[in-house]
Amino acid sequence: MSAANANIKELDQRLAEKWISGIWRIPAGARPAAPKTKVLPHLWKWADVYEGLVQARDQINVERGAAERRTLRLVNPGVKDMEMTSHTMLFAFQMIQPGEVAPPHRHTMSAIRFILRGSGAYTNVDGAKMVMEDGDLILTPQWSWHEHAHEGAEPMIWIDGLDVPFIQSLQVISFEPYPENRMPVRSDTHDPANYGMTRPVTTAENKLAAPLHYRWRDIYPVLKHLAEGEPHPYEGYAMEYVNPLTGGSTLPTLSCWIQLLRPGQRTQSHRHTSTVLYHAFSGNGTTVIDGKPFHWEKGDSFVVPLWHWHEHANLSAAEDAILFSMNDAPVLKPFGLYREEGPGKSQLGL
Ligand code: GTQ
Ligand code: FE2
Repeated sequence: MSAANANIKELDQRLAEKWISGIWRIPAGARPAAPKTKVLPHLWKWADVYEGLVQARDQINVERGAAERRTLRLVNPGVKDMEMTSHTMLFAFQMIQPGEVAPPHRHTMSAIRFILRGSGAYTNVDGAKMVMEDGDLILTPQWSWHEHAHEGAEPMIWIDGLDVPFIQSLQVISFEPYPENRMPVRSDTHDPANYGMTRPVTTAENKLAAPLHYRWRDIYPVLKHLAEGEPHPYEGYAMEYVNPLTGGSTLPTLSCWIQLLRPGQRTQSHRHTSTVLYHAFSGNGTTVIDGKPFHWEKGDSFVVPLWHWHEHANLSAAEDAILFSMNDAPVLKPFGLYREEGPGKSQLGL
């Protein structure tokens, strides 16, 4: 330390008493040359999630005033005190039993549901009753009323994807229970599967002009068709679920993708400033993240943290692999913060 800076501690102390701080106090290295995250690459096994849900089924009653959702969160070990899956997003697994109602509410967090197994449950979003089938994606935009109910015969399981930690970081969380125990079902809601590129003229304020339900039976044939063409070097065959009204991302803060890797297919390595939460919907393969292989099978979930090199491989010689994913690129791109780099050197070592 030079003589001129020798008494800096005294100055710092005097300033601190007045709630003022010199910028020289920022430690060297606190502003890295390239983005650095505390979020760690991690993989969660389906068996652990499923067994947890089965145990919670017997011990948690879903009802108003008690546990309003039977939901397990994936906790990233790098930011474990947050109990979130990354610094921006949450992946959780929800189970509902026949006859149960997960009571209606709304919040400033946006949510997606990706349906994994069961039949007969539905989500009511602002009056639209959306019956869940495996592989469907159902949106709950921020501040929309929503409840889940189950008219089927076996437990139903889906993924909840939310922007909770991002909304938390902006300190704008609001949560409101619905004033009644149940939400009414509306008959004039716009379902693109029924109306295509038109929408009903209604006297009610039609908040459901944006389609909210992407059905697997519509998505899968398109994905298979895409997989007959040229693959994307980093993604294999991938589609983003778009908002058809704006052509923009799935939700203002979240983008959902469905991605297919043909048998034996490998992608090239790249990295970007968005973080991605993946769920293996079918098949099995390996994703190498910053040199470390993560082997995934149907039902497993994993996170690729921002600015980590990653490449995917479908190791099966016979079976397609399908990955569902959710990323936070929509909160980066409008501010010029989205950056990507590639191709990197393959670290698959096969
Ligand atoms: O089902 O409404 O996993 O509000 C977290 C917050 C699910 C839901 C979650 C929620 C919900
Ligand atoms: Fe909710």
